[in-house]
Amino acid sequence: MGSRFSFLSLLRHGAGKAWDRQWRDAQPKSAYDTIIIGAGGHGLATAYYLAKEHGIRDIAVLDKGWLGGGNTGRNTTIIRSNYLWDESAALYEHALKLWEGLSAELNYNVMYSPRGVMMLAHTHHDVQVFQRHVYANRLQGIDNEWLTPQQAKRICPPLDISPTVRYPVLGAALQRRGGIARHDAVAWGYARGASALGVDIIQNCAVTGIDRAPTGEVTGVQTEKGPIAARRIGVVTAGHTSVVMAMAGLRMPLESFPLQALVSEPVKPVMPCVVMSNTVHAYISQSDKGELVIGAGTDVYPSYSQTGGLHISVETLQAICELFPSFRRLRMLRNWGGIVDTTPDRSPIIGLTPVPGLFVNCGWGTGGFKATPGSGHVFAATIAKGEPDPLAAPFSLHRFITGRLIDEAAAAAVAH
Ligand code: FAD
Ligand code: PYC
Repeated sequence: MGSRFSFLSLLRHGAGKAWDRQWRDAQPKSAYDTIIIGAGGHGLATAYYLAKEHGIRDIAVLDKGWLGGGNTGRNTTIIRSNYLWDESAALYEHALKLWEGLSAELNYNVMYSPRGVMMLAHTHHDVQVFQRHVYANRLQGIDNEWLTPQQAKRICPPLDISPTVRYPVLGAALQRRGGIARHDAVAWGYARGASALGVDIIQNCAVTGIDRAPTGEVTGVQTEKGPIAARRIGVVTAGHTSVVMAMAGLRMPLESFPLQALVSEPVKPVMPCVVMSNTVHAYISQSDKGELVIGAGTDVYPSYSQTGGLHISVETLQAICELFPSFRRLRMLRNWGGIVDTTPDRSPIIGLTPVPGLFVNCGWGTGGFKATPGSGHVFAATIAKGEPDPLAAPFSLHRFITGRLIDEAAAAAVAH
């Protein structure tokens, strides 16, 4: 049975109830052309573009929980394209351009707000690294500019730039087109768009096995709701990709870590832009509801815990209070964690696998939210054509054999 969404049902039952019933109770058919495992933003965007741009509509998106309940619904929504290497800059800039038109594309307000992303430098080495990014981005045609501490303070008045603090601000890189969006709106917007094109979205349907023919190619999946046949499978299960790919006999170059975030009580507008500091392990912006949205670095040890170590968020709050002394009296409302999977070079893996019919999109680590529309767009093209989209090609699994890595540890900007 297909899942469908209508505004009428929203009006009748209220958003939560209608949404819940339409997706929670949907039963899969016994066979589809294509199965996408993972109803996060990337999986839903993939299904949307497969249906819209490639005419493949016999698709099921399966999730073990509720749609958007993974990292898509847990992240701090920072969007930017100021990466170092040409391959990454092209991919993230493709995504940024899609963000700029996404609300109109989906007819759903994803609240993309290009309020500027400022990355602080606290050491001589930070200055050199971020200036290198500014120069690289300019050559790539991507906006990024260098600010003195005084210029940074003019743009972000609560920032403390006094030279006597433990990690003084020595300068900052600013991407003005960077910003934030509303995470659940992105998942819902793509889900609604995909569903309207005929895609089935099946929640509470964990994939427990991947079936293969004696000749090697995929033939379908085993799920909590029974077996489902398919000739193509896209795995988009951030944080759990190693587990899912092992079902097809593949070992992935990935490690999974908890990454945490917190929000404060809501206050009137105080933070005009996004500020990130890798050195002190903190990043902060203000949501339209008024809460300060604060994120930490990853835990030090791999784990599947969706909470993460308390000391990590305590250290982040200490850093935030030092950078923004006026926030010291704010209370934190809630904190949570997500599980991210990271590659050795901190760049994603998008493409074909050694198993015919099996495609993978993973390894976005701490930074895949910003890529959501671009990732779905290039992954859909890769699945539809059976060959890597040109923007995805450098991010193949094969790079771990050739050694042609795309090291973005500095641009990832979140402490790993
Ligand atoms: P998800 O949204 O996690 O979707 C994967 C889905 O797969 C999940 O819904 C899960 O339930 C499902 N799944 C897993 N296993 C199975 C199975 N066996 N069967 C069926 N379904 C399965 N990125 C940024 O760009 N900017 C940020 O500011 C940012 N901040 C972050 C802050 C935090 C605290 C966290 C945790 C992450 C942050 N990220 C950020 C990273 C970003 O959230 C992720 O890279 C991105 O959301 C990944 O999207 P996704 O759709 O691939 O994964
Ligand atoms: O990649 O910009 C990012 C990011 C910010 C917070 C977590 N990831």
